Amino acid sequence: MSYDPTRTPSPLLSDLPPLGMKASDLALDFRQYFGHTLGRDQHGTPPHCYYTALAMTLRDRLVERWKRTDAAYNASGCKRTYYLSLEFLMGRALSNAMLNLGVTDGATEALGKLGLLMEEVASEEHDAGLGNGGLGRLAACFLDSCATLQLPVTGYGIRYEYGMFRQHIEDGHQVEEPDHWLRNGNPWELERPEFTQRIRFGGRVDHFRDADNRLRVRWVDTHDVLAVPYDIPVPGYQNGTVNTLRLWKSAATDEFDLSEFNAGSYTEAVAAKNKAEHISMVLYPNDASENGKELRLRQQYFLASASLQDVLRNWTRDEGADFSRFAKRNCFQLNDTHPTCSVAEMMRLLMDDYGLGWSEAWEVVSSTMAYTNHTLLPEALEKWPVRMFQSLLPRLLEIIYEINARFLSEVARRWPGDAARLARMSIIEEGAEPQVRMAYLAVVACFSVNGVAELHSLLLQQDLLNDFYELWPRKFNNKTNGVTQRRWLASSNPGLSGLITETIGEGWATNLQQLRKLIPYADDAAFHAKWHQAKQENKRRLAALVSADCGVDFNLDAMFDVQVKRIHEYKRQLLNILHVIHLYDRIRRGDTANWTPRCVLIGGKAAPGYAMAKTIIKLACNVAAIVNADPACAGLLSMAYLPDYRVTAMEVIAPGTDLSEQISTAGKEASGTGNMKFMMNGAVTIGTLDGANIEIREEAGAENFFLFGMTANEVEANRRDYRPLNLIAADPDLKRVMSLLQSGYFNQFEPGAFDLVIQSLTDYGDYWMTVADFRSYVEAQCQAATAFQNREQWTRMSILNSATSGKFSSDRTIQEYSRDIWQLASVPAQAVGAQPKGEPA
Ligand code: 26Q
Repeated sequence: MSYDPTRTPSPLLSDLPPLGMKASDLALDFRQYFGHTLGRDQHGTPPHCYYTALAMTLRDRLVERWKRTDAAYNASGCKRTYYLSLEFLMGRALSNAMLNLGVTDGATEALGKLGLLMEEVASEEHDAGLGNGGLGRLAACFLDSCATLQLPVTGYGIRYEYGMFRQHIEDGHQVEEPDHWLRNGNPWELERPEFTQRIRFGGRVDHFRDADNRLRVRWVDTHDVLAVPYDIPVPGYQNGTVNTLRLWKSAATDEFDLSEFNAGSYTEAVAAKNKAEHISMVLYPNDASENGKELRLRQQYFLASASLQDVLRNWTRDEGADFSRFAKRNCFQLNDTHPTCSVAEMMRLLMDDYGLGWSEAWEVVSSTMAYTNHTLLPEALEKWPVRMFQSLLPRLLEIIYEINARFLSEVARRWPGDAARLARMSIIEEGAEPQVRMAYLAVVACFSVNGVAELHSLLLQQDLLNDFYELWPRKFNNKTNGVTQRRWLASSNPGLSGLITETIGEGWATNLQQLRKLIPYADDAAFHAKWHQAKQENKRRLAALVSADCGVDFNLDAMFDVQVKRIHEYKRQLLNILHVIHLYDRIRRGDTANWTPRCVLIGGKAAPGYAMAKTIIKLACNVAAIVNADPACAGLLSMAYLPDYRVTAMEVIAPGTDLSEQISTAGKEASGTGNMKFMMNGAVTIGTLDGANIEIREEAGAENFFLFGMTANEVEANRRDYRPLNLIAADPDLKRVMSLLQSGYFNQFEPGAFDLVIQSLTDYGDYWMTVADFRSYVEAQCQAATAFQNREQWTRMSILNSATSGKFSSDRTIQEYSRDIWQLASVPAQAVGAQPKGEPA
């Protein structure tokens, strides 16, 4: 059949009757997908087929709303924002889709009538684990809030074939296993090959004069790769809006194969194809920068280039090469420095492909790009060897040099003769192996630079980026992180959210400050009883998870003391473990008067190459084994290490937690977001004055927070003459803890297993000041234990924490981004079933 481009398909193709939302409508579609599309019956069907049929049923309803949202955005000519991120840690989509479509009960009923259990069907879904931790999950919460606020925001990311590795614990050691999350297909994604982009690598730069004798540049002899988009629907909460997360998959170009074939080299052609497809193969599992890995830089440029070309193609289709109004209509938010190649890539596209001059192009770039920083650790700032940039992205390096030259002359004008400052601020770090400093490139090019909690933003201005703050104070701002209450309370904690809704109504789902209406109930005995009951049911669910995955029994009347997050020295899981050893030592010495039974849960993944983090996991596992096996601890203390901590596990963990451990060295955790999920679910925090903990304590009130430890200022002031050995010697409790560790009590048949950890505290000066905060941590833990014994007092604290967590909704965060940085207006979509304007019924 030959293709006739003049033939227009009938409009009937996009004029479908609305899909029914009742249980019976859902059941019928489910049966059709199950029986026809998937071709199954009730015999011997793999369980994931039930999940897929339900997902397809829901997806159709999402697609209806997706098209209308797209149409509304296009018709309004609104400004749009693109959230560029190497990570989107979405977790499962099914419950979220049901909640946001308002069909949770209907779908559950439909399955029930077919003899299926929603919980079982939903458990078939693999987490979309396309992120490491906080930064990736933040991107996912932000997308949820943007859709709920009906803001025209598109997420751009990479469709990794393998997400965050699955973690097994064998003999106390972390073992990584690949996460082949797409094995059973992904019903939520829509492949859009028609929007494929071509991405260039390598080659060389050719400067030439065009027909008008203008100096032009072209990037030639490149090795190209295709970027194929896969779109994921992002539904808003019961509002008819469905936004887009567009993920790029890498693929080989056709002619690349051909040219190699023509050269007669079949195997080289296959190897080249392989290399192209490698780009989107795997997520880097390191949540601090993995320095100097070429494939990682390829990923970053791949995302930047594909996404920008996509946006520019849409722009030029409507506006041609006129970019004068581009900044009025478009904004890019860079999720950390990972997509910062965008700065240079946008310059390249505007100048080399669309013919803009430098100043014109710079005006566009520097008025559309905004940067969010997520770390205060100088060693985690991204740097790339100039040599690698030169060979992989030669044209971008040229542009970066030019940006730097112009920037440094501005610095020199402002601070004449200050050579030290020029070297400090240069985007290029000189040395044996010169490096591109990505954070500096981002700060120079972006009109907004924000931190993710008050303290973090302050420290960025005062320390890490102080030189830049002096130059451009107005670029700097704070956007305290938040999390979506739809996933982290409404969907994951039906017991508590049912109670909340029956008490104050359902408005909190889109306006979390309404939780304050619970404050008067903090002293209501009948409400206390229901709150406690909901918490106990959640603890039962958490205990079942711990029992199934760790083989440890948690006593529901004990305090559930939980720390789940990536394993890092600065997060100080070690401090938590030292405290458990201290409690164990007290039990052994019979010091158990007025004891509060406690179940300690630790979970999280270590970067595969991070030896210290892996040793900390091993230590937690060995201490847990000794504690749990000792009859003296029975009923007083248990401990478990939860393997494979991920989004779906947190949905069970946060609701069942009494005490939330947020114990990082002050000044090191940019914000934290797990702390917010726990608070919302009525856990009380034990924490340092770090990241968003400070704001959590402000909201909850000091009396509803267990504070300990040095402040960020004290940490830096005390560093100079810090002597951990003296502190250990002066503290009998800590001395006994260290003796137990050093005696090999926890590693009887594994000599030396914990030397790394022990030495870090003693011989290597305890950089994270674990020893310095030990005493005040133990005291705060004692206060928490005492408070827990008074059920009324504890329940009151629990209610007040949840009631004052309103600030930590990502809806609030996104409203601030939208107001201060993006300047977006919300654009509602036409309701499904409503008649389009101007057409008769
Ligand atoms: C960079 C280069 C090469 C390879 C990997 C990376 C990389 C990947 C992930 C570097 C950092 C990350 C993730 C960082 C992260 O999750 N930071 C956390 O962000 C949260 C959201 O703002 C904060 O709440 C946490 O405090 C912060 O640690």
